Amino acid sequence: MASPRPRIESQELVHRTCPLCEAKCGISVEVDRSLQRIVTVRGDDGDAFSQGYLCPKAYGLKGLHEDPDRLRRPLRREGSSWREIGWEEAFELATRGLRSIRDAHGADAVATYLGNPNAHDVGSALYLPTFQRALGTRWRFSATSVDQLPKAMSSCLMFGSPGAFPIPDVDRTDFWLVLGANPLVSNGSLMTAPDMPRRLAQLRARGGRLVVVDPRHTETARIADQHLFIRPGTDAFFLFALVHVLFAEGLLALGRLAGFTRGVDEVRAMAADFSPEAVAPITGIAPESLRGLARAFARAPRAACYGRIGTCTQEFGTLASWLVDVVNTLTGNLDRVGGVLWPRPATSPADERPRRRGRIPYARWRSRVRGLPEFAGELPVAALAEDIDSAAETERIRALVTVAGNPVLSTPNGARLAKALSSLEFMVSIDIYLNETTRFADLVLPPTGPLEHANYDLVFHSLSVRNHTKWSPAVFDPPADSKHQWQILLELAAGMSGTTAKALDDLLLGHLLSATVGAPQTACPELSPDEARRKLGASPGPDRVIDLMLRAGPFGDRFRDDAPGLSLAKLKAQPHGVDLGPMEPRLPMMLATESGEIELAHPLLRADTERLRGALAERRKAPAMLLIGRRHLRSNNTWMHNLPSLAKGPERCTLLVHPDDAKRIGLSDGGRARVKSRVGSIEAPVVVTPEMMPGVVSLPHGFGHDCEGMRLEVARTRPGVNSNLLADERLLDVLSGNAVLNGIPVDVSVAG
Ligand SMILES: Nc1nc2c(c(=O)[nH]1)N[C@H]1C(S)=C(S)[C@@H](COP(=O)(O)OP(=O)(O)OC[C@H]3O[C@@H](n4cnc5c(=O)[nH]c(N)nc54)[C@H](O)[C@@H]3O)O[C@H]1N2
Ligand SMILES: Nc1nc2c(c(=O)[nH]1)N[C@H]1C(S)=C(S)[C@@H](COP(=O)(O)OP(=O)(O)OC[C@H]3O[C@@H](n4cnc5c(=O)[nH]c(N)nc54)[C@H](O)[C@@H]3O)O[C@H]1N2
Ligand code: SF4
Ligand SMILES: [Mo]
Repeated sequence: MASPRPRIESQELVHRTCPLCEAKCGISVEVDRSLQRIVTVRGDDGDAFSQGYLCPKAYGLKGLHEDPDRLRRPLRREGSSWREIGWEEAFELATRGLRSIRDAHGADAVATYLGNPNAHDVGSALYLPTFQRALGTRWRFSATSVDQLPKAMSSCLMFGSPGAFPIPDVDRTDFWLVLGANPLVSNGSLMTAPDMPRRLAQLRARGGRLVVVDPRHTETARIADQHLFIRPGTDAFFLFALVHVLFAEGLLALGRLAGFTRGVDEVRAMAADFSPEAVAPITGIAPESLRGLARAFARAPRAACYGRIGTCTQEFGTLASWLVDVVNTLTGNLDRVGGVLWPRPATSPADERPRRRGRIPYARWRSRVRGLPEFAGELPVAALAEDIDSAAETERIRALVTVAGNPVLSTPNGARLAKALSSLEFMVSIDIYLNETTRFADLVLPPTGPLEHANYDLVFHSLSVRNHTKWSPAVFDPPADSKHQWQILLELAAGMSGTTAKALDDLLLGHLLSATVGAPQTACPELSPDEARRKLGASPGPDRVIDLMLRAGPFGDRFRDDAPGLSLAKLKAQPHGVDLGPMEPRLPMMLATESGEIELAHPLLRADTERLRGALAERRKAPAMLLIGRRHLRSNNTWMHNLPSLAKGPERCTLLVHPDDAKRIGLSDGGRARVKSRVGSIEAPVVVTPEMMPGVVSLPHGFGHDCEGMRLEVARTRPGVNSNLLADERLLDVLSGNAVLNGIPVDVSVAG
C-alpha cells in the first residue's frame, strides 16, 4: 500500500465517492462549516479510480443536501395531511401496523419493494437481509425486475451465481460490442467505470473498435466506428445469428475455456435455425453486416460483448443476456484480459476455493395471480399491483414497505399500481421524499441524506473495471434526532422480531465472524471469533462489519496490526482510495454451478429458445410502432428532478420520432403526440429526428410529477409524463419475469 496521506477532517474539503450512479466518481466537496453548506463539488483529481472525472449530477448533491423538500423527520398520515412525529413513535407505529397484518393474515400478506438507491448505501447492503428475515415475507419485490434480473438469471444459469456478472474490460479491449446501453449518458451499468468519454477515446486511440447496436443513434453510437439500428426486442435473434456464423465459419476459439465448458454442441444445434438471413427481416440488420461483425469480433485479439438495459428489459431478455456471454465464451473472450472478467473486491472471501455449488434458486414459489416465478428470493414487480388488487381475499397483499423505491414511476402500469397502493391497509416508506409512491404511505421514515453518513461501495467495488477500494466519510454530521438507513432497518427488524437492534447487529457480526475467522477453512484460522470481535470494537453499524470483511479479505491484514494489508482504519487514512490492480482471470475457481463448469446450454435456456424459435415466423409480420426509453445525463431515474441545477434546461420529457413516421402520422417538430398502449395513454411534445430507427419512438422514464399529495415543488413545475403509464405489466421476459420496458407496441397520433 502507498504511504498514508494526511487525513483531511475538519477542513473545508472532504473527499468521498459520489453516491448517485454506478460510475462511482471520487468527489471533493468544499464545505463551509459555519453555515453547514456546500460551497461546491469538484472531481477529485487524486482519486485512485476516477482521477477527477465528474458529471453534472454530482453538483446536484448540493441541491439534494439543501433541498427544503427532502424529508428530515418521520411523517405520519392524518387523513389527507401529514404530521411530523418522533422516531420512537414512528418505530412503534410501523411495528404495530405491520405486526397486526402479519398476525391476522400471515407474513406473506406484507410485501416489500426495494429501489435502486439501496445498492448505493452500505447500510442497505448489509442490513436489508436482516430486515427481510425479520418481516418473514416471501413477497419481495425490487427494481431488479425492471432492470438486470435477466442478466442475474443468465449469470446464475451459466456461472452458478446471480451476482456473477462478467465485466467488460474496456481499458484493454480491442473491440467493444455494445448492445442496448448508452454509457456516455448513463455512465455505465454493471460496469463501474468513471469517465467513459476518456475510456472510449482511449479505446479508439489505441486502434480499437467500438460497435453499438441500438434502435436509436445514441450519444455513444455517435462516437462509435459502427452503429447498427436494431428493431427493439430482437437482440436474441441477432445474437443467435452471430453465434450461428461463428459455428458456420469455423470462428470458434474457446482456448482454455474448453477445459471447463459444457454444452457447446447443444448451442450449435440451437443456433442452426437462426441464420443471418432468417433473422434479418426481424432485426432489420442486413445479413452481410451481421457476418462482417461476427468475423471482426472473432478475429480481434481481445474483444468484449456487453449488453445492458435495452437487452434486459425486453421480451427475450434472459436469452439475450445469456447470448452476450455465449459470444464471449465461444470466442475465448470470457475471463480473458481485454474481454470480460470478474473483479476481485477487497471484501470478497480471501481464498479462491471453488464456490458452493447449488441448485438454481428459481420458481420455489410463485406470485398469486399469474403464478410468475420467484428468482433468487424475489418475485417480478410486474405482479405487485395484481397481487394487491386481484388476489383471493385470503391471500392478497395487504401491507407494503418500500425502501428507497418509486415503483409508481419506475414499474409497468403505474396507474394500476397507484390505485392498488391506495387500497392497502398499511404502508410504510423509508424514503427521503414525499413523492408519487410514498404519498400513499401511512408512515414515511426518512434516513439521513447521502452526505450525512459514511459509505462503502460494497456493490460497485464488485462491478468495477479495475480493482480498488475506498471508504467515503460523511461530509456533515447527521442532524440531531436523525437516523441512518441502517438504524431504521435494524429498529424495524428488532420491532418485528421482538428483540433489540443491538442484538440483531451482534448476531449479524457473529455469523460473519464464524465464516471468516477461527476455523481451518477460514481466512484467519488462528484467531478466535472473540478476539476478532474485540479488535473490531463495540460500535454498532456498518463500520465494524466492513472492517472485518476488509481484514479477512484477499488484500486484508488478517488482523495482524503490524502486517501490511487493509483494515478499515488504514483505508480511512487514504481519502482518495486504494488501487488494487487490474482485473485478472478467475476461472474455473469462481464457478458455482452444480457441475463446476460453465453451463453454456442450461435446460431452462434450451426451453426458452423454443419460445424464440416460435417467434421467428410471427415476428416477420408487419410490426406496430414500438416505444423505447432513454436516459439523460442530468436525470437519474425518477428522483432527481427536484434539484434545480439538474432540472433546468430544455424540456427533456419529449417523444423522439423519425421524420418518415412523423410525416406519415402528421406530427411536426414541437407539436404534440398522443401515445397509446394496451394499458394507458399519454401526451408528449414531439421532437422529429433521424436519430430514431423508423417505426420506433422514444420517451424517457422517470417523469410524471403532477400527482396530488407530493412535496416536490421544483419537479412539479415541469412534470413531464410517466412513460410507465404505457408499459404493460403483461409484457414480460417470460423466463425471468422481468418487465418489458423497451419495445412496447403503441399507437402514435396527433394529440388534440
Ligand atoms: N420505462 C422504464 N422504466 C424503468 C427503466 C427504464 O429504463 N425504462 N429503468 C429501470 C431501472 S434500471 C431502475 S434501477 C428502476 C429504478 O426504480 P426505483 O428504484 O423504484 O426508482 P428510483 O427513481 O431509483 O427511486 C428511488 C427512490 O429512493 C428515494 N431515495 C433516494 N435516495 C435515497 C436514500 O438514500 N435512502 C432512501 N431510503 N431513499 C432514497 C427517492 O426519493 C425515490 O423515492 O427504474 C426502472 N424503470
Ligand atoms: N444520467 C443517468 N444515468 C443513469 C441513470 C439515469 O436515469 N440517468 N440510471 C442508472 C441506472 S438505474 C441504470 S440501470 C443504468 C442503465 O444504463 P444503460 O443501459 O447504459 O442506459 P440506457 O440509456 O437506458 O440505455 C439503454 C439503451 O438501450 C436502447 N434500447 C432500447 N431497446 C433496445 C433493444 O431492444 N435492443 C437494443 N440493442 N437496444 C435497445 C436504448 O435506445 C438505449 O440507448 O443507467 C444508470 N445511470
Ligand atoms: S457519473 Fe456523475 S452521477 Fe455518476 S458517480 Fe460520477 S459524478 Fe456521480
Ligand atoms: Mo437500474
